[in-house]
Amino acid sequence: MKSGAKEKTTRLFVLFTLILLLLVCLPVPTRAAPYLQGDANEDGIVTASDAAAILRHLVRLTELTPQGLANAKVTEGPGPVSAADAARILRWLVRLEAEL
Ligand SMILES: [Ca+2]
Repeated sequence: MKSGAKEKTTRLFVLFTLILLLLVCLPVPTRAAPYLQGDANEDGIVTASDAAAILRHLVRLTELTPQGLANAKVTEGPGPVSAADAARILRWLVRLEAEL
């Protein structure tokens, strides 16, 4: 009887050890940057820096990430990100646009 209890304890210990190893060894998925309309530079807020990031991207001074590009597209229509998106962000920041 004692041997059975000891064996059960050993199995539980091995099981918990394996689970712990799995938790330690498995890669933890990083959180993807959430979609925030207008947040071209992906810093979590929409500011004039996002408009600047779009413009810098357009003249190839920097490159927006795919998520940044998705965030940057604030105008309607099928075209790529353009200066109109930067302008719309700036207009929204000064309350000339009700929403992005
Ligand atoms: Ca931003």
